[in-house]
Amino acid sequence: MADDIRFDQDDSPAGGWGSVKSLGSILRREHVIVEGAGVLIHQNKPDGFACVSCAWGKPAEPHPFEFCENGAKATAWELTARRAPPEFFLQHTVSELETWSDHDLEQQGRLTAPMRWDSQTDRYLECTWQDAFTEIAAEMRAQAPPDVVFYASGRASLEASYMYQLLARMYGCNNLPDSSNMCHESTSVALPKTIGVGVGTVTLEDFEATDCIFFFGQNVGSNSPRMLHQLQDARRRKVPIVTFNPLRETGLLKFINPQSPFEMLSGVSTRISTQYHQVRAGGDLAAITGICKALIEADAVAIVKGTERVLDVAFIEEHTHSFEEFSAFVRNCDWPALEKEAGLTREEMETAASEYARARAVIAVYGMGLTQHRLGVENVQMLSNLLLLRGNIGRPGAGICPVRGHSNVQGQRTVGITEKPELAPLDKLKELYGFEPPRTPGLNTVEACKGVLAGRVKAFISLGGNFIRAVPETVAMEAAWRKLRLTVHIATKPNRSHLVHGEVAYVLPCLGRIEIDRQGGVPQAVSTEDSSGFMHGTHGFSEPASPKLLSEHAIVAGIAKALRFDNPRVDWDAWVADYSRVRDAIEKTYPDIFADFNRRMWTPGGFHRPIPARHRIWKTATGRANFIVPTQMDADPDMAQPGANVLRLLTIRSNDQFNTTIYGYDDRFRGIHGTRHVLLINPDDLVLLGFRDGDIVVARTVADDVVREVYGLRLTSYDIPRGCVAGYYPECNPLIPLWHHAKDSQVPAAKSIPIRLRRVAADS
Ligand SMILES: Nc1nc2c(c(=O)[nH]1)N[C@H]1C(S)=C(S)[C@@H](COP(=O)(O)OP(=O)(O)OC[C@H]3O[C@@H](n4cnc5c(=O)[nH]c(N)nc54)[C@H](O)[C@@H]3O)O[C@H]1N2
Ligand SMILES: Nc1nc2c(c(=O)[nH]1)N[C@H]1C(S)=C(S)[C@@H](COP(=O)(O)OP(=O)(O)OC[C@H]3O[C@@H](n4cnc5c(=O)[nH]c(N)nc54)[C@H](O)[C@@H]3O)O[C@H]1N2
Ligand SMILES: [Mo]
Repeated sequence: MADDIRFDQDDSPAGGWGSVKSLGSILRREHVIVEGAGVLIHQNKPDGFACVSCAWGKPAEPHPFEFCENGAKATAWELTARRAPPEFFLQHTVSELETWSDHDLEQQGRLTAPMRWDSQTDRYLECTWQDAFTEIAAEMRAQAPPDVVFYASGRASLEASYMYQLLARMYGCNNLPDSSNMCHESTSVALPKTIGVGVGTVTLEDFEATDCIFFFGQNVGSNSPRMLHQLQDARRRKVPIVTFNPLRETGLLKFINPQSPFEMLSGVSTRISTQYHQVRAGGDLAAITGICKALIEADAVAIVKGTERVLDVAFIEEHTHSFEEFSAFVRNCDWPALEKEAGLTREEMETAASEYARARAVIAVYGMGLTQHRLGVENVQMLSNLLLLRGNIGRPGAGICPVRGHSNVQGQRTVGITEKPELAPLDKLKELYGFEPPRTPGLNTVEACKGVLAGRVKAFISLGGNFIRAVPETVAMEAAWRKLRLTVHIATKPNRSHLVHGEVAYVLPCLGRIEIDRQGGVPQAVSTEDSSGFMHGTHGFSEPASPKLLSEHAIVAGIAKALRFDNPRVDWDAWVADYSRVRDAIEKTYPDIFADFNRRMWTPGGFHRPIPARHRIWKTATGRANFIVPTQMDADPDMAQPGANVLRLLTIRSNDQFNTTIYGYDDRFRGIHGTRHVLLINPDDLVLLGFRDGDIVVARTVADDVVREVYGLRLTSYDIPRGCVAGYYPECNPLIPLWHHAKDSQVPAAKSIPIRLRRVAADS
């Protein structure tokens, strides 16, 4: 950890010179100045490569530099000149590496050769690819298929993901959890019931046509900065932006476009949010209900006065179901209760409602602030209810916009990475490949963790990601993980999940998306889906980090072939030799989405998948868009703990990390430098609890009898609602009980963890 700890909550805008400086320093640190700068020109271009950072849409007519500070950082991180070769692993035992920080581990650079853990020396030693495939397959054959888990983080291409799900299903299970189980699964569960699709309905063009944007729990400045272009353009058209977030996030306050010489020279920034409501963590359900209540009450007044209706009555009549029930529920909610839960006044909710009612077309954007709660599914459904009240779905400039995380997380779901058999094209797979796909539901992330804890799961294969760091309940999970028989990690950089390993353990290094992937000497292209449902072709520009790397496709095929499925209809070699044949297979499996895939993947701006709700076709059980009444309103049932002084912890990302990849210890936007071991706390709570700014505390979860603690957190006064504290992910993950997750989607409730604080005793 850096020792120069500093806090300077200034008010400089997102983007601007701070962003250029930060980018310069990371390119220098990774020694990629020359190459990195050249490669960046191709980022998110129609004939270029899709950024490996976030999933935000890529326009058909891109800016000259269609990348942001954090996208460029992610590029530099992948193209780094640093290497973690087998010699590095010879120098350090795995037990020693376990004491290293996430930052220091990944900072070693790119993995260069396949490695197997050696129990004699406690080291990862280089092995051959063939030996790795042979032993992994033998170990898998020794297990029952339901006991093996195939995890996917959201970065692998559509082609690699399709091959991976087929591997799992031919092997015999649907155990395909992915990172979206910790992320937007609340969206995938909520929206099919309300509007009949599991993805958002908004495209980049809608941002050009909208006249109001509502923003819930998404930190655009750090996590999807390219979206700031759309927001800035909207602000130039005087489109109001109404934000709900417990923290006043810089990117939602103001922005200087680093690609505009005028703005850079003059320091003229664009104000982003026109209203900013510092909702309590978990208070959105009440806040959105309050807005709905204000609209329904205003509509009742309009009926009496004979003025223009506030609700879109024609839309509700023709297109929706259960409006009466919903409206009765909302009318019955009383204002004081809503105010208490939301941590906002009635007036604030009414002010937001009146902005909403003035707009002809509204987009509702949201992120982890809605999905990672016990009521994460209800949160998303309530937002959909709000949009339906004025027909804001299925018309230009309007719609619901979940901002996805990993750059191809949405796409992986589209091509069959799912533990839910009903969402996978099992009949089609049977027809195409002539095997009987398993029909039993597989394990999602939380269930996979439970399976490992209970000793039922025996083997864990991971296509990217850093599972053990990303999941809740770190301490118990790590202990259980060591009892696994087999762990296999297909990865680009070393991370903690490689160290907390099974009896037989492999780390298999793969090419990243920015690298040239040659098969039989011919460079291959792959494809990804962005947050708005557009599919894009992408190909590498940089020489591979090591000659021993294989593509993810080749690794998946290598394991599959070693398993000897004896199925002549799946020609793994042919697929690896030419990825366009995998695309043909995807097209045959999903003809409605991927017609003419190989040609259309190079369409500037991508080609769009059908999203029926965009055309007001509702693929729901009722054939209509459904209003859904939440089962309860108190944001977090687990917070109803006896005793005082329980705080609600929300875990956040800094501007200097990508999930568990920690680029550095600065969070420039929040003015935190040199440390991630902080808890942001309201100054009044600080006094009330008898602490002082800078005190070092222990946080302990208040939930059940299990002791879950994180030591050494520095209290920092911050502009955050009373009763809420914020700390960084993944450092705070040991505090999240595994069972503390969204009710229906099982997304860990990482934005509302009940904790108490105590001072570190002088001798501890
Ligand atoms: N640079 C960078 N880009 C990334 C990532 C990264 O780590 N770094 N991660 C990627 C991934 S996988 C994902 S899922 C996305 C995540 O992107 P986001 O969806 O932005 O997720 P978080 O960073 O967790 O931040 C959530 C925001 O919600 C606010 N919040 C917390 N609790 C509540 C609440 O109860 N209500 C409301 N209204 N707001 C709340 C927080 O203050 C924060 O501003 O970003 C992706 N892009
Ligand atoms: N407390 C708390 N916990 C959270 C969250 C939170 O907000 N709060 N957010 C959750 C969310 S939204 C998510 S998505 C998960 C993230 O969980 P994961 O997706 O599992 O984690 P990442 O940190 O994105 O994974 C990073 C690793 O991926 C590997 N990698 C990078 N690029 C590639 C590639 O091209 N191919 C392969 N094979 N490997 C690659 C590298 O080895 C790197 O170390 O965490 C979740 N956990
Ligand atoms: Mo995510």
